Amino acid sequence: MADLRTWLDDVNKLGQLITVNNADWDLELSTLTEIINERSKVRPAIVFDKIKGYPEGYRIAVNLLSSLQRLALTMGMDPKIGEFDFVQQWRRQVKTIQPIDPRKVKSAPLFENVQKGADIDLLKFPVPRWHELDGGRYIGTDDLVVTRDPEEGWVNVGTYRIMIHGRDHMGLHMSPGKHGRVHRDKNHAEGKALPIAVSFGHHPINFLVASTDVPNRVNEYAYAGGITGVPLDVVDGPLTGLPIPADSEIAIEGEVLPNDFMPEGPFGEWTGYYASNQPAVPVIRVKAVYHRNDPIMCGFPLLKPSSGDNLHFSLMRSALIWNALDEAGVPDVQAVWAHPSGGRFMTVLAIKQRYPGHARQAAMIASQCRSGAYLGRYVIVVDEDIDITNSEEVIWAISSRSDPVESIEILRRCWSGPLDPRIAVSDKGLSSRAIIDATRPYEWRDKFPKSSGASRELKDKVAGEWKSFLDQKVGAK
Ligand SMILES: Cc1cc2nc3c(=O)[nH]c(=O)nc-3n(C[C@H](O)[C@H](O)[C@H](O)COP(=O)(O)O)c2cc1C
Ligand SMILES: [Mn+2]
Repeated sequence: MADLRTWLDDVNKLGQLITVNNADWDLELSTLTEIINERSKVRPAIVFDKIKGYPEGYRIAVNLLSSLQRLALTMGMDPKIGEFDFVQQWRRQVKTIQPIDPRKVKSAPLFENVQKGADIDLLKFPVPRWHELDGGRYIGTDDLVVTRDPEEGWVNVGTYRIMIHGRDHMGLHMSPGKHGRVHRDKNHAEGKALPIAVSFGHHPINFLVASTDVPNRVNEYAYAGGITGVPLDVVDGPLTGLPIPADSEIAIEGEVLPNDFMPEGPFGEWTGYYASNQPAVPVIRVKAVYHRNDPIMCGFPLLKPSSGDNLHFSLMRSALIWNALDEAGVPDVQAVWAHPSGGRFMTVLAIKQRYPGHARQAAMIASQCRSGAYLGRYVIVVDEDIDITNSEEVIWAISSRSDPVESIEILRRCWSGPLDPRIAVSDKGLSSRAIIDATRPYEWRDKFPKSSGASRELKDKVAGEWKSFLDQKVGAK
């Protein structure tokens, strides 16, 4: 069964886990994560222990899915898979996922410690302040908010940010249209409280599904089972009956009452900017806290994308955009890369040009398909000789093959939203797009000056012959 502690052991065996002792929950652990990510290629999973002011064993785990190997491990793929192959495999898999219902178990280590009523204190856990201007300590970043549709009965699991207000209450930010929000709105329209359970530490497959688009009415636990091929184990919350992962380290049960709001935020968002000043958002009134001995809380610091912990979002979205191009009938797409540093704002495509207009067609569709449209800004299309996962090559292609007057196309009044830092309030959710066609112009592509870089064959040949020298003196690639 999926278990966070076993997962951490496996990651340790991969050589991608580090433990940091004595960091402060107040900005230090998130800043250390940012520094580690900027300096390390591997971007290891990090477990913080002996956090200042807290007992040893009360841990925070971050950066869990920021390497391809750990993402593959989490999804039941071979950790040695390459970026390109991962995208290809996810493209195939995502089309045929058959949800597998979670398996109910009767007991779980989660209930080793139970607090109710006056004994509840959410700050018994080393909840971080993640960013300097955050409005509070956010317990919910890598969290699972579990709710039930009061009319249809299905259970949703979503990741929504949660800020601590006090000992037993916290603010829950759910945007309009999100499944948990719909469940809340339906209950509140009837004047009823929304029963809720939230897990704060669990196997990362849970976070992966709770924070990505899963179809309406599909339970995220079942979707996770469909990805890995193994059903998740869940245990019913004693107060709400809502399913909580059986490996959960920390969870709460409670309710969200109608007309119970408090100011929440600001919070450093995935765009790399603070967003939503201090809206009044609903309050979770906590009725019970459960936790394992020596609990591990999972966190997703939402670093600036360029010092990112968001690789998995990019890889998975790349596959979805590629599938959309396929379904729209665009041929010969060679690769799609939703660049991690671009947040959602930039997508790069490589195509093998087949006919006049092919490049524009591909780029327009990539910019407007479901997975590429929201908060998009730039779509860059290049020829197939460019390695689009390598930003240096992409910059070279834009610089040398595009002509600003001919190659840039602007689309106006496209789908944006309040998280876009570059739209004025008066723009009401609309933004523009640019397509940068950095392919060789179709009409004279054969006459385009030949690239002077060594051909792939020549490079492979020389690299093979000089392998031991290069490995020793320069390091493996
Ligand atoms: C760290 C993190 C925090 C998030 N916070 C919020 C949030 O506060 N509100 C929100 O509506 N979506 C938030 N999201 C996005 C949702 O998790 C995502 O849209 C998910 O698909 C929602 O699930 P649902 O489709 O079941 O509603 C967050 C995502 C991540 C990774
Ligand atoms: Mn959902």
